[in-house]
Amino acid sequence: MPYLVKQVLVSLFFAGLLGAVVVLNRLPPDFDFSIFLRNPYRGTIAVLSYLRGPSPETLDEQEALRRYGFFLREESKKAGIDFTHQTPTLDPKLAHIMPITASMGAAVSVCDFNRDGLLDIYVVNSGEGSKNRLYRNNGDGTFTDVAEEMGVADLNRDGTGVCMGAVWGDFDNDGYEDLFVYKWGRPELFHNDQGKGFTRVTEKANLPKWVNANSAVWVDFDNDGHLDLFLAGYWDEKLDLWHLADTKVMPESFEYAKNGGRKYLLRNKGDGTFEDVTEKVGISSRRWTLAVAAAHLCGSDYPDLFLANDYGVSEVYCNRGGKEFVEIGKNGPIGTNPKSGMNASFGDVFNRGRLAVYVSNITEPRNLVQGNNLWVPKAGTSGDRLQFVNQAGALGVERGGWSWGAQFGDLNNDGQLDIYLTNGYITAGDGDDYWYDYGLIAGALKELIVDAKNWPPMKGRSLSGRQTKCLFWNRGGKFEDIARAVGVTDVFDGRAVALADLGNHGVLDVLVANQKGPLLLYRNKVVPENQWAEFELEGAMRPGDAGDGKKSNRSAIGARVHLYWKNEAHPEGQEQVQEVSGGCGYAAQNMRRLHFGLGRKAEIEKVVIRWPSGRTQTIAAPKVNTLHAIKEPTE
Ligand SMILES: [Ca+2]
Ligand SMILES: [Ca+2]
Ligand SMILES: [Ca+2]
Ligand SMILES: [Ca+2]
Repeated sequence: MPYLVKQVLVSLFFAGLLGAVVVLNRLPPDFDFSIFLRNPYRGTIAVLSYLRGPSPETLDEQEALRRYGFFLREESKKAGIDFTHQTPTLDPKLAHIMPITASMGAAVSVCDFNRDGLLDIYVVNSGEGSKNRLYRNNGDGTFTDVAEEMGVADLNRDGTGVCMGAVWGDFDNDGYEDLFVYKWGRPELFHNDQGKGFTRVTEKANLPKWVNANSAVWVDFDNDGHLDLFLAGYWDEKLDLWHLADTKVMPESFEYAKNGGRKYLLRNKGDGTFEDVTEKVGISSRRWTLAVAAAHLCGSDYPDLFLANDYGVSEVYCNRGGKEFVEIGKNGPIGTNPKSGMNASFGDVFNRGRLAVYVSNITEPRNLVQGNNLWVPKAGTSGDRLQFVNQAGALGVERGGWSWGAQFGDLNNDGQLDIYLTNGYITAGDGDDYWYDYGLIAGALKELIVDAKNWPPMKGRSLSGRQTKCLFWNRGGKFEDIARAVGVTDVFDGRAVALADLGNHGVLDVLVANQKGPLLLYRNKVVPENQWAEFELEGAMRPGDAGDGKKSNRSAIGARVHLYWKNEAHPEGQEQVQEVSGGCGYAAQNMRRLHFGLGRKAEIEKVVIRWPSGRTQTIAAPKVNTLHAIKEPTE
């Protein structure tokens, strides 16, 4: 062999080796090379998909199950769900930027309203005169809309505003979850009449007359056993968005706006009425809130509040003994990084028994890269000195397009919480987008931004439309976006995400509400080796009981469940905390029941429940693959 040819062959050999090393470095440690023996073509595709980056190609169900342990299939139509969200048409003075000003309202909340053990779905609409839907779960995989006959459909009537979302909570402790609907308009409260219908109790409850809100949460902030309501304004509550006096209604800044709607902490007096205690507890924010959620963040026995605000910084309100709230976000990076907060949800991502907060923002390469935030509590900090560190970049959950609703949930039951994130703002024409003009107004002076007439007309253009969604798979301290690979292929303008075990078989299905788009139901299939446990809690309060704090609200909202378990991957044992929620994410509510994925060959050592009443209950060795109904003990 001539010397030159030999040289070339040797060089090629080493180049190949080097390439292989690069490729191997980018493959996951558990990559299954036997795939090449079974099907070399598929093996090559699998390797290439990893090299291409975060969102691998679509896989068939078998391959997704093998690789990730689960697969999602969009089956809303098959389930009898045929809902398309309509947007409102606000005052004609806003016509030139209507797609922006009317860009919200798609929302979804889950609740078993008739207590038959099957989870039902409430979805609001936002077009003037349009109808909301209450999908009753028939138990055979199908749903029937019963909103009209139950009296909770017709909530977008002229002069009352339009719906933006809903949260369920049993405010009178009669065992049936009641319905609160927030709007750009008159908020509404419906008493659930034993699952047979709903009675409107808005006036009797003494609710505020008009609030332009995009979020609300049920929370028993004073632990007296009566669920209170926190309602967060977005636009100024003095505005009737259909009848504007002038066009000076927009945020005064893209980063430091404080001219949004006021907040309402409405204390449940236990007699069917609510009193406004917002000022008394020290909350005076007028930021443009898009999401509020409650959880025990600061370490006391009282629930704290997290507000994700648009056009500014997020806020963390530490609850001092159910009497006062102190904003502590401003003491750290949360208060110094103004973004476009659109989501607030909680998850114990490292299985350390502490909750992190996921806040979504805008990431559009070349135009605006804010990045989402994963606020992880700093070890050793609590109370007013609680500090959070943003680990979104390090963990791989920072980039998600124009992000909206997100929820934590163990979608493959491997024992680690994953994140489902939807995104996309305005999908319109195929031509130019609005980004250049958006940049112009965002960079303008305060006096100009606040006046809608200075905003360049949209002229039918898109702004971050047709985006692919994110499903961040938790690989143990690091996440990877595998949305497309596990069946999430839609590109609608997503808003709200809710997770629920709709089939009662121990897996989390995914509901997504889209602006001007369909309500999607992604049914989840999980490999049976991965085990689970679910806990449905009921507080001891009953109608007529004194609100003396000795019993918890019947919905058990605010109860913390610490689960201690071992599995094949972690024989040394792990801990995960979850908290019963009265609404979280963006305009959403997951099922109230808590779902824990456990992994293979799991064994639960114990479950420790800290009830809002202060009582601690320990359950030794509860069974896996079981839904446990647990009542608060009174003895
Ligand atoms: Ca039901
Ligand atoms: Ca009730
Ligand atoms: Ca209360
Ligand atoms: Ca998982």
